[in-house]
Amino acid sequence: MADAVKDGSANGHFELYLRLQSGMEKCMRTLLVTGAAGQIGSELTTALAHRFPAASILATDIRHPPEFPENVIFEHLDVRDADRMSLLVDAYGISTVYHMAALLSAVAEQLPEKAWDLNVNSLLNVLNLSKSGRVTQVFWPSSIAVFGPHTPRLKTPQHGVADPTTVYGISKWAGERWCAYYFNRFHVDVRSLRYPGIISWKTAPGGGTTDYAVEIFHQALENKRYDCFVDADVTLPMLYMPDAIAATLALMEVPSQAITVRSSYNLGGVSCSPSQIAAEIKKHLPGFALHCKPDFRDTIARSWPDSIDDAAARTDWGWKHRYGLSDITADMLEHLS
Ligand code: AKB
Repeated sequence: MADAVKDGSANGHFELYLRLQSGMEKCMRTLLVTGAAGQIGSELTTALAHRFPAASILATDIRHPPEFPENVIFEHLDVRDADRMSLLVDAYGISTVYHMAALLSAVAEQLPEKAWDLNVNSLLNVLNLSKSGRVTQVFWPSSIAVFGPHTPRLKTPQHGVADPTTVYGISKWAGERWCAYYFNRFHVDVRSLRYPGIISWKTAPGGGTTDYAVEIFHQALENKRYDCFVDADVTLPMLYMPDAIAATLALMEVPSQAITVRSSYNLGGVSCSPSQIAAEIKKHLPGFALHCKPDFRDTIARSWPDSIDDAAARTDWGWKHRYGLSDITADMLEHLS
């Protein structure tokens, strides 16, 4: 595979055009992952490369890529650039897009208009590629951030009051409505999950409210204490990365007719607070101490559900999480140490 095209300049486009003409870059099946250097995108890219060894995976991001398996190609892509996205889709013969690029809740509060532009307009770019028939399947992550203070906090139902308070939540809620609209109006096969906080050890999260649930493990091992930016009792739904990846792959493989939710599926996992995570960590590291210094992210976290009713995902495509809090804690500490 030729070197990646460096940017979206006219020069870069021309190089790509030549490659397209030569037909050398056309693959039988190529999957595109945007945001492939991110916490979920990086692990999803690797999981797809292993799941489909005969396929090529086009990983894209504006950041430097991590190390990927051999059947992964990397290209620079700012997902707001519809022309370059379209060019890459044609050049590589992309059939499926996993559109993971986003600004997360905490950082989005500092850059509300950029967050809206990135999170919503880039989704429209992807949905329009599918509407035109060039891409046949799309995955797009939504979030528990679509819920807010007027949503039932316990066992939050699939359908009901959304009420997002953050620009991230508003963008995810709007994105969900766009997904349902493109499915109903244009038959775009778009599938989505409302991820809770994701705990993982390979790639650090960045800019989210739930990042504390990852930082706590790093700090426990490095400093034996963690200063948490949400209060000890704030309970949120969380999922371990292998479960999040398994859910994503499963949803994308289920026959289209089985999918009854075309906005985004609720996805539950473990519900836990910082003090409960700390208690689990103390079983392994007895000297660990949790200190809480709540900031604006505490207010965001308190507006989100404690737990999620994911019965629709369980019924429609057999979703079931595997990792409980004690499994997650043991696995995180083992890998990080
Ligand atoms: C965030 O905290 O912003 C994300 C999310 C829950 O979608 N991890």
